[in-house]
Amino acid sequence: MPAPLVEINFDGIVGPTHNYAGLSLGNLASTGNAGKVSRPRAAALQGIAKMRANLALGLTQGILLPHRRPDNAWLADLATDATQAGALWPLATSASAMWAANAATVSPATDTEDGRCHLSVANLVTMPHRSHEWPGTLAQLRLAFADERAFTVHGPVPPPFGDEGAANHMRLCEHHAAPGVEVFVYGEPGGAFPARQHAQASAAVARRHGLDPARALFVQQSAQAIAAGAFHNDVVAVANERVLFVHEHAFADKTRFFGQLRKQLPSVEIVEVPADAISLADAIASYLFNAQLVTLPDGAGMALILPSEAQAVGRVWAWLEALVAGNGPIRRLVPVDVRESMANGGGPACLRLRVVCDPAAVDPRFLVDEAKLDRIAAVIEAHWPEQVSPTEFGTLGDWPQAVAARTRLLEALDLAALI
Ligand code: SUG
Repeated sequence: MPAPLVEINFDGIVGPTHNYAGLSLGNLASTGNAGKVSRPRAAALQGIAKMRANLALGLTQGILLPHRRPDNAWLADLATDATQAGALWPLATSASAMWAANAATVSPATDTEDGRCHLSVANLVTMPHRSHEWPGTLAQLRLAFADERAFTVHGPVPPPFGDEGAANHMRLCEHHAAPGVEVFVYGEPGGAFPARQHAQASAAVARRHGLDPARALFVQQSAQAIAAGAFHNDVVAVANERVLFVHEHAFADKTRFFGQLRKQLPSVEIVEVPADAISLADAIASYLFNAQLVTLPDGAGMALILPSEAQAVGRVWAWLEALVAGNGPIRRLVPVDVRESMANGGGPACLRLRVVCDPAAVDPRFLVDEAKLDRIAAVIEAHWPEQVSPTEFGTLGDWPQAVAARTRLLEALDLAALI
């Protein structure tokens, strides 16, 4: 009997160095909150609470771990260290690996030529503070998905072709275990903000994963969306099974894309939010699309797990309430508080990497239940800094408290190999 394929959400645990350094041009929250006091402990506990809520919905939950920060190996390659790094210090210290949607692009076994699930670690080369994440991510992917009968883990696409992973990738299918249509969304440079996903990177990932060319679609993000602050496609669109929930102005040529999609998946349901109901500015301020669109067990339809900020924008919340009151596939709204991450432009969807696979093939150290989340929360409560102010930030050098906090967590999870 074939192994059961289910969707697992792997959430990045927020690391102890979480801060607001204003590093991501084009990400309005990141630049707008530069210099704000950060609360790493609260940030990490908000992430744990989100995972608990997902478990309570009956979903399967996994984790990815914080990276070593400051990244001494990267600083050494730049011929410096954490005590003398100057302007490089915030770049070496960012906890940005928490946004697991940027960890990798994932093609489940049903979509690939060799019948294995393929994962390509993202190079994140566009943003210097994220460009050195991939070695730490790759080490974790190689552990979590070490079973070579089930998985192939690829290294990064070479620069200069920027690849930001699953944040610019959507998969549509009848149900998770059925073959999918994979949609790769890329940007074209030339606007005021960087286009972070290069078309060549998307094409390379599709080739290495062995996708059927007819079922791999390459779609240009609209310049208007990038200019409005949609630095990743997952800020203006989200897909789950046969549903695409999308803003009217997400794509450069939606007529062409929707036509291709309907041809490959005739049952697709496109829930499009018109700009005259919710403007791009409201969509980005409320992050309603940066939601986890999930299939609830037992035929209960789909739920949208979205940031509580979406409730704060009256027009957005009213539109969503009308949506779930109708007869469509999205039946429930589940607001979650991830404010600390949101202040850096990371909503519920940014914090997770979706992998459709047999959970039995995954290294169990990367899967969680309530009891394990209790253990993780206890380490965070005891060791994560309560807050980091802009005045002390930058004077912390090797930041021994943060390094030790991460070590405690890895030890508690039997993952000391990652230290
Ligand atoms: O890459 N913010 C992240 C947010 C990533 C959100 N992910 C998805 N949309 N999938 C980024 O822009 C800000 C860090 C700082 O400014 O300190 C930051 O990296």
